[in-house]
Amino acid sequence: CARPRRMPGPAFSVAHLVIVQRVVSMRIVLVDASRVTLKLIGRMLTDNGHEVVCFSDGLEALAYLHGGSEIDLLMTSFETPGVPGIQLCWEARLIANGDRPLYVIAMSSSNDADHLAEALDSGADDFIRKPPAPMELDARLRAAERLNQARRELVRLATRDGLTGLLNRRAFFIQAEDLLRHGIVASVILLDIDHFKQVNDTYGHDGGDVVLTAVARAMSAYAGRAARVGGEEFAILLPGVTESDAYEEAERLRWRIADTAVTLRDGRTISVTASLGVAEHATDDNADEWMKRADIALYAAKTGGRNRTVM
Ligand code: GH3
Ligand code: MG
Ligand code: MG
Ligand code: MG
Repeated sequence: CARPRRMPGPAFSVAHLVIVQRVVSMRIVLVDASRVTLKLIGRMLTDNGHEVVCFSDGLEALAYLHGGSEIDLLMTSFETPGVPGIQLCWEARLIANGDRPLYVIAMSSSNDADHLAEALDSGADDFIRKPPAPMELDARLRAAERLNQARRELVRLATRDGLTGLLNRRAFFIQAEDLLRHGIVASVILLDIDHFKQVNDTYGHDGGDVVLTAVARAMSAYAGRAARVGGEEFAILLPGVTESDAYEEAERLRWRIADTAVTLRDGRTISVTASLGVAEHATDDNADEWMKRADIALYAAKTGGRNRTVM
């Protein structure tokens, strides 16, 4: 068979790679039955600027993970009292379903293939033989950080709107469903820019994009709950807010948008208005039904003359 051709590319050495990767401080949970081992590995980690929480009991570690503590890395030995390390690997995988990626390293003093395969099959990302050499541990943590970084980037790409940085439609509906599951009072504001087609026609698509970005910025107080759900349509989730209070918030937002003028590079300024619909969810609503209520109110705001809020 043909020999692969060497790809011409930037020449860099491994040492160079190590230098360019920023050492990022990670929050690490370290689990091992032996306090001596905890101290030894814990010291290596803290010396490198990481934050470490140690457990000699698997059950306590599991409770800590379930407690919602935000961690970046779980390092667990196989042989732990309470909950075995293998199970911890699994549980960590199940818990870490949010926006914050969790890297899992299994550790064992044995190096046999069975152990290694079992660890990786149980959800571990990597395997370390104890005690690790400091250099090896450092390198494996850099690999962990690279993967966590890539996972964070994937989450961002999957949940954020590229133009405005707000949540995208998909992430918004997931949050709305989540909120409904909790059964608390909540309202939604649906916002649609008025005569936006005219903005594009007059100032070009780029001018339109500048306006979309400015409208998104006017919602910065709602970071993490504001979304771009359509081309020039936005939505905001308001947990714990009744419909009439949401109406007041929507009105303030409407004024803020009407007061915002964006200046293009050529010096021309654009200002827009928006129409808003507000709705509290009903007891048995799913997210679609809830948004439908807000959409009906928004439609009433449009037909009522635009630049207004209807609940
Ligand atoms: P109305 O007051 O009834 O909402 O009128 P409108 O012109 O805002 O509504 P319409 O739905 O007819 O037009 C929306 C326009 O938004 C059409 C589309 O070209 C534009 N649009 C959608 N996505 C984008 C985008 O990403 N950038 C820009 N610049 N325009 C977009
Ligand atoms: Mg629209
Ligand atoms: Mg519109
Ligand atoms: Mg209503």
